[in-house]
Amino acid sequence: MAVHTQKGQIQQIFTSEDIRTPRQEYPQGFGRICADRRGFLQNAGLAALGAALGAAIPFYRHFPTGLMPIAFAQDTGAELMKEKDGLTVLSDRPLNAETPAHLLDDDITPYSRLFIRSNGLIPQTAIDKNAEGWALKIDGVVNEELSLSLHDLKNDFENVTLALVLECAGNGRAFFEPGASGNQWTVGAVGCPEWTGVRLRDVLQKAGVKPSAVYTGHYGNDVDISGDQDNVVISRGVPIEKAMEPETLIVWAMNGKDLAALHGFPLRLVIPGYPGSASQKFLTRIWVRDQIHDGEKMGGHSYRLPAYPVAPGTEVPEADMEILTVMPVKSIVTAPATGSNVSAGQATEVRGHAWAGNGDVKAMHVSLDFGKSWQEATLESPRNKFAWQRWRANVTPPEKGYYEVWARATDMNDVMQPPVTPGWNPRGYGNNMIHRIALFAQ
Ligand SMILES: Nc1nc2c(c(=O)[nH]1)N[C@H]1C(S)=C(S)[C@@H](COP(=O)(O)O)O[C@H]1N2
Ligand SMILES: [Mo]
Repeated sequence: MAVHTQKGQIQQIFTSEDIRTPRQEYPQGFGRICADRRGFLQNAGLAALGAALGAAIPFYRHFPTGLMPIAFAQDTGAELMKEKDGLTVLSDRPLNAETPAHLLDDDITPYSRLFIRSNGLIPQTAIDKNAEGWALKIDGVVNEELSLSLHDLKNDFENVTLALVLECAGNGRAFFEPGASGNQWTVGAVGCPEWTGVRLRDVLQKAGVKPSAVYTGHYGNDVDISGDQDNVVISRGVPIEKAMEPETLIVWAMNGKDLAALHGFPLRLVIPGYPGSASQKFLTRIWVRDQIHDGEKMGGHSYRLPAYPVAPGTEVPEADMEILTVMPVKSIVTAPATGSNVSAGQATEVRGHAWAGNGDVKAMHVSLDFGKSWQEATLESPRNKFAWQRWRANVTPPEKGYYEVWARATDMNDVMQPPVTPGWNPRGYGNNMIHRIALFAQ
């Protein structure tokens, strides 16, 4: 039995002799306290835990049922992060990491460079790659409740592969003033992998959506950071119209491989154009609702914006908050890396990606003179709707010195990225200010 700690992997720490059976000590069952639904604590006790921690637990008799030692609160073992490359870890309990802009240059974001956003613990089923008996339940206002296995999904519906942008609604939070609490994402909580699965629409149509349906509610099997299995980590949803869009998918594969543990093994939603939080990982249930979904993180200040513009720092009553749906137009400079040296008087290619929550980006511009003048960049069409679009431009610094490349996308409704942070909001969502990189001309 392997246990991951922050320090790495500890293996085979449990011997049957030195394990005190937790069920005897804690009749209510220690089994429920672990991230693992089958729980190593069902098999191992506090003595073993002490061994794993590298220290005895003198007060073990007082350790409350329903908790696990915080030292084990996240499986951030080297194991999980092994194939991630160059990500910046923002928090490790739960695990959150973003990608530096220059590592997002690929048209299709590889596994190694996709950001990680976890609200809770990575479920043991994902870590073990154990999809045995996995069932996706479709219920609520439908004609027929469904329980679908992975096999059913793969075989009973048309399989679709699309490149789709996934972006955390809090991407850019770090730039708001005053700051907002939460992960301090800069620009790298976004990526565009290729996903394979089925259309949510096809699955919902098989269940038969009743006319009273207005919203979906999504559930996964991840567990709260406290280890309390009764807490729902996150359960968001989307308007039924969005659920019915042909690019809204239930997927089991990313870039041609089974979903990784960090990205929702064995099944997740990908709902492009909407906050990443709608794209439930470790998906077990879609509840079709006849009202706006009121699951965990649908209310309060979570993923909601003030219904009217507010001065930065304003305390906005919860009643005045509205759900953030369509993500704003945005772009990123992926080459050169910020701070690069380039040649004065010579053309340098700058490039990146642009995307918008309401579909295709219409135009892309860059500035080398702090926004005084703008030059149009070439902009490729997306390989499919909601894939990001490659843009390129040549810029020529006229003489030696310090320059910035400012990149600005314009969406189909002629809405442009702002040069400064847009509408301040209590939790720092939807920051689509233009991305800037520094260049030194030699
Ligand atoms: N079950 C579950 N689904 C989840 C989350 C989560 O914590 N648990 N985080 C959401 C958020 S806020 C985002 S931005 C995306 C991140 O997906 P990724 O970690 O694959 O990049 O997953 C979403 N789906
Ligand atoms: Mo997110």
